[in-house]
Amino acid sequence: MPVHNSEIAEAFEQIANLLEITGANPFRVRAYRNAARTVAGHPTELRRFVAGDDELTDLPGIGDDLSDKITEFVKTGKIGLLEQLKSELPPGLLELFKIEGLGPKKIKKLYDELAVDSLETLENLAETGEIADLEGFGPKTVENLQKNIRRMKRLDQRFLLNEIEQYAAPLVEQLRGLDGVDRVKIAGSFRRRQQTVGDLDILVNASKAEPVMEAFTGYEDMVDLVAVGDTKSSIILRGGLQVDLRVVDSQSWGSALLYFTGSKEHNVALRGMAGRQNKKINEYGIYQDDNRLGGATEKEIYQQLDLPYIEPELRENRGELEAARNDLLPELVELSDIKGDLQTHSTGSDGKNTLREMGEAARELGYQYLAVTDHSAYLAVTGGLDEEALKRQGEKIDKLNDGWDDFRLLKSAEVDILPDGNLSLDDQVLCQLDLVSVAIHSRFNLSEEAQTKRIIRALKNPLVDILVHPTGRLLGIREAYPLDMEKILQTALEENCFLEINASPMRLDLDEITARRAREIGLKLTISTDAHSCQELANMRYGIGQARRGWLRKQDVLNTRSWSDLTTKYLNS
Ligand code: DGT
Ligand code: CA
Ligand code: CA
Ligand code: ZN
Repeated sequence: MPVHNSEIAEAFEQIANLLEITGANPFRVRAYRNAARTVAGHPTELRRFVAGDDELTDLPGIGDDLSDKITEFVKTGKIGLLEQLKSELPPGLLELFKIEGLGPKKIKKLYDELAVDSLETLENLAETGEIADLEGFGPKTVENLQKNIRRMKRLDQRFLLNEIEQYAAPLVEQLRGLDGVDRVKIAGSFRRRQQTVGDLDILVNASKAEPVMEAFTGYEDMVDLVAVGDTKSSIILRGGLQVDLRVVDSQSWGSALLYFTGSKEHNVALRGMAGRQNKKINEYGIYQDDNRLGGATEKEIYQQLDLPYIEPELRENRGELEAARNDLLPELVELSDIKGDLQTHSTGSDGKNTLREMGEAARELGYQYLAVTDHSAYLAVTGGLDEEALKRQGEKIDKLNDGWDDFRLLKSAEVDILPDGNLSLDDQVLCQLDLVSVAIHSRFNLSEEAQTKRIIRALKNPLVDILVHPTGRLLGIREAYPLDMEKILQTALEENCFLEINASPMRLDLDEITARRAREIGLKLTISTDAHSCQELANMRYGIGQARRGWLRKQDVLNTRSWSDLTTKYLNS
């Protein structure tokens, strides 16, 4: 199996944790933690370094030793040191590191003194009161610990962006309607448009906190009250979603928004930068010596640090601060840049609306074109189109297009890539279409090599334009199938093909790291909804969020172009 950066980062984090338990040299521990961060945020899969000419040691914080560990992991799927640490220590220990408020030092103490070596032991000893007797713990700490354990168990569950919106919209609306409330804003991972969200962080700007707290903790959909305070409270909604709410005054609005938008990694890096300028930032403002420099808006804070405003989607400490400092931040693509949707379904296959309805809905969104990419017949389950049906659909599209002068439906199809890389429709059929999308819907379990070969063979068909939902992942349900993505990106570039960011909140496929890599090599992407109804055309916004997280600009996205531009400059004939 190919090793992903996230796995390397996770392994390094585990090594750091376990080393700390064994009482290793703190510098050594820190080196692994820093390396984990570097690896996690790197846009290129590091296994390419191992295979190619680039040196791992050129990466910040990666010396010979860590470079060897990465190579070892890539080549063998294991790191000897980690295996050794795991064999020497109880397996349940690693679980403890996932509990909020329980760092390595406390875990070491629990382990050394009370032989706490698993979540279960920890829960039991918290119950018996033994932990509260331990120096540095106490009843209050234990109570928090128990709360955080419950939270962690619940947090295994993360929410899709569309689910979150369903919960958030009525709550936010109710808060906005309260007397004395000026602004309500959702911060956290939701504002950064992360693909899934753990909990919701809401900021309210109000003259008085009390009525807001009262309304919030009495919210009709609440099932559990986690914490109540004067200006901040947390509740659990039906469905298990936690919502943290804070009331802040106008003066601190920007600094609170910045703080609670995160990411934590961005905030830490930003604070470091402030420190080097002898300034201090916290959730209340930005300060120098005893002077308050600002805090009413986020822009003000960035400005005080000589930085331009950084969009929330970029705040992951993946090079955005450096780019900001050098005035190299990308001007990110926006929803209003989109001129059409290149992957949708109609009643021709498994969609709910007719061609005409889909077309009208797209026109109303201001689009110039819409590709209806009904499935080809190979996918028996979705009642796809065969050659004849596709032809009849084409005739219908011609008629509909005669009735519009500012808009056109494109003749298209979502064609299956068969296990051997051949397509489920013949070239004579495909060449009648305006646009050919291809996808994998079967045999997800091929080896990386075979799956990659399968896709590359399809991309080499000169009639193919777009590879849609390229990795097949379904968030929280199905992992991406293993692929040599670098090879696929390069092939797409050579073959004049494009890859999709599928905007369905269940997919968001490509992920942001791959999207960013595509931009880096100059490969344009499409952002399409895969809508199966008129309403789902509005899912475009999720794809835009993902594209922005991948640093994409307008010019990096194919469907920001007019149809005539597309046909004359970009698409295979
Ligand atoms: P999530 O909820 O897991 O999807 O991710 P976030 O990013 O929403 O994280 P959350 O809800 O724990 O915290 C919201 C923001 O608050 C986070 O993005 C940054 C800020 N924050 C939370 N804890 C810390 C911390 O310990 N240090 C710093 N600097 N910021 C923090
Ligand atoms: Ca959150
Ligand atoms: Ca939170
Ligand atoms: Zn599909």
